[in-house]
Amino acid sequence: MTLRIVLLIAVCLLTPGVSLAYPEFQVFIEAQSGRNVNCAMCHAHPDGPEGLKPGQIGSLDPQQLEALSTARAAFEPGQEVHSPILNAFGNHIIHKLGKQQFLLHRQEPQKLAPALGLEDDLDKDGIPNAQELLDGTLPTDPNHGDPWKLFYINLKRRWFHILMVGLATVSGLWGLNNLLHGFERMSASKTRTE
Ligand SMILES: [Ca+2]
Repeated sequence: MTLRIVLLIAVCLLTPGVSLAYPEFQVFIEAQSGRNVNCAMCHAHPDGPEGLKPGQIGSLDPQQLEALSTARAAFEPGQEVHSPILNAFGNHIIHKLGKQQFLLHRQEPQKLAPALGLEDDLDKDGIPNAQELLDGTLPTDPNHGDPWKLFYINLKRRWFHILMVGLATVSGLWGLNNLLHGFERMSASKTRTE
């Protein structure tokens, strides 16, 4: 067992280039979106996979190292991956495309979003993962997205509730206005009888 763990650590740390993040995507997304984007879009830690902090390679226990090794070997699409150094979006990319296709996109990072398609939305905020990738927002945070897109989506989702609140407000004001007029009429009538 000990030998297995040592081998796993050796594979993860010594294989050239394997443990490095992929800055090509970050460079493309920042140029495309005009936003500053860090590794938190796809990785468990915003500083990326290298280091000793939680979600980085140096902090992984033997079980997590095994999960990392499995994820790194997921070259074909459709495999369940739970890499401890990736977040849900990073794992989703590997699951959807496979490691092999993902690595090919390093040469043409603009093709990653079309390859992911527009049908998946991990955080259910109404903006597909691939669009958030292009926008430079987090596909794992429903409160993080292009403000105008989130406003428009929420308006479409909640239009009935907003309409009902508006009608209730108008009818409440109308009723209050009639009540005040009623008091005025009663007061005027009482004054005349006196
Ligand atoms: Ca989303």
